[in-house]
Amino acid sequence: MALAPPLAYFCDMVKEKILVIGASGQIGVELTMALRRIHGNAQVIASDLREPNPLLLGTGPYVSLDVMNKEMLHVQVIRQNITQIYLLAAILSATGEKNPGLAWNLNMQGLLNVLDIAREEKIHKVYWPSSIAVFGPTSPRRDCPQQTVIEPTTVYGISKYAGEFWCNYYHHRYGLDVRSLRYPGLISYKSEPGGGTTDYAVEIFHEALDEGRYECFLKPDTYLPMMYMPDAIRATLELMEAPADRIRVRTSYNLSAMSFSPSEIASEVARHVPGFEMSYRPDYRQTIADSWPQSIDDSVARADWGWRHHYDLAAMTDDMILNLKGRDAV
Ligand code: NAD
Ligand code: AKB
Repeated sequence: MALAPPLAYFCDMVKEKILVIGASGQIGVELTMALRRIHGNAQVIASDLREPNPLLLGTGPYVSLDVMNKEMLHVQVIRQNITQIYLLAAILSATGEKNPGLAWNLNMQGLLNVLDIAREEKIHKVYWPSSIAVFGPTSPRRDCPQQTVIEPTTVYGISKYAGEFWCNYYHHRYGLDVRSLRYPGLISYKSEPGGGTTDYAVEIFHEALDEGRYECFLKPDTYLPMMYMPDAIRATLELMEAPADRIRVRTSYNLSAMSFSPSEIASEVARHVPGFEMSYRPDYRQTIADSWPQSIDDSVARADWGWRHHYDLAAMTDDMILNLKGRDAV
C-alpha cells in the first residue's frame, strides 16, 4: 500500500518561490520587502546587478544576477525552483536619452530573456512594469485613456510600448500569466529614484529638509501623473493576486493617483518647511516631460480588479516629511 505523502509535501507544492530582478532599485527594495511579508523571507529571492540595498540586508536571500545573461538567469530559476518573477531591471527615461542603445538593449532583451525562460519553465506568474512614458505628444494631454493614440518619443517609452506587446504576445500565444501596470512617477523615501524625469518630486523633499531650497529641472507649470510608493506597491500586489479572469488587459493597465506641477508640490513642501525656496532651471528633461500626458484615466483598472488609490498630494507630502524627519532624528 502506498504511503500518503507528508503534509509538508503539499505545503511546498502551493508555496510560491519568487525572484525579484532589480531588487536594489527604487521599487525593488519596497516590493521585495512587501513580498517577503506576505510569502515569507526565504520564499523571495532578491537579485540585482549591484550590491544589495542596505535596507534588504539580513531580510532574506540575495543573488547577484545580470538579467542580460540568459544562461545564468535560467540556472538561477531552475536552481531556486522559482514560480514567479518580478522584473524591475530597466533604464529609465532621463538616463535612457543619454544612452539610447543601452536602454533599448536592457529594456528589451532583459524582458525577452525573462519571458522565454518563464514560458520554458512554466512559471506561474510574471510581473513587468510599463510606464506612462508609453504615451507621446499626440496622446490626449488630460485624463489620457487606456486605449488611445500612442506615439512615444523617448527610447524608454518606445521600449515600454514594445514590451507591453511582447507581454500580450506571450500571454495569448503561450498562455503565460504576465501582468503589467503603467506606473506614473513614483515618490518614495526608502530608496532613491534611478534616473527618471519625475525624480524631481523625490529630490525636492531631501533638498528642502537638508538645504531649505531646491532648483527644479522642470518648469513650474509642468503637470505630470504621480503616485506615492505605498499605493504603487499595493497596486502591484493587488494586480498579481487578482483572479486571472479579472485581468482583461494583457498589455499594461493605466494606473493613476494624483497629478501636480513643481510649483504645487513646492507650496505643499513649504507648509512643512518654513522659508523653503524653489528655483527653476529646465534642462533636457523638460522635453521628455512635455511629451507625456498631464493626467491619466485609470477607470479600466478600477473596473477590472478594483484599484483605488489612497494618497493625494497633501497626504503624500505629510507622510514623506514625517518619515524623512524621523529618519534624520535617528
Ligand atoms: P531603478 O533604476 O531604481 O532600479 C532598477 C534596478 O535594476 C537597479 O537596482 C539596477 O541596479 C538594476 N539593474 C540594472 N541593470 C540590471 C541588469 N542587467 N541585471 C539586473 N539588474 C539590473 O528603477 P525603478 O524606479 O525601481 O523601476 C523599476 C521598474 O519600474 C522599471 O521597469 C521602470 O521602468 C518601472 N517604472 C518606474 C517608475 C518610477 O517612477 N520609479 C515609473 C514607471 C515605471
Ligand atoms: C521616469 O521618469 O522615467 C519614470 C517613469 C514615469 O517611468 N519615473
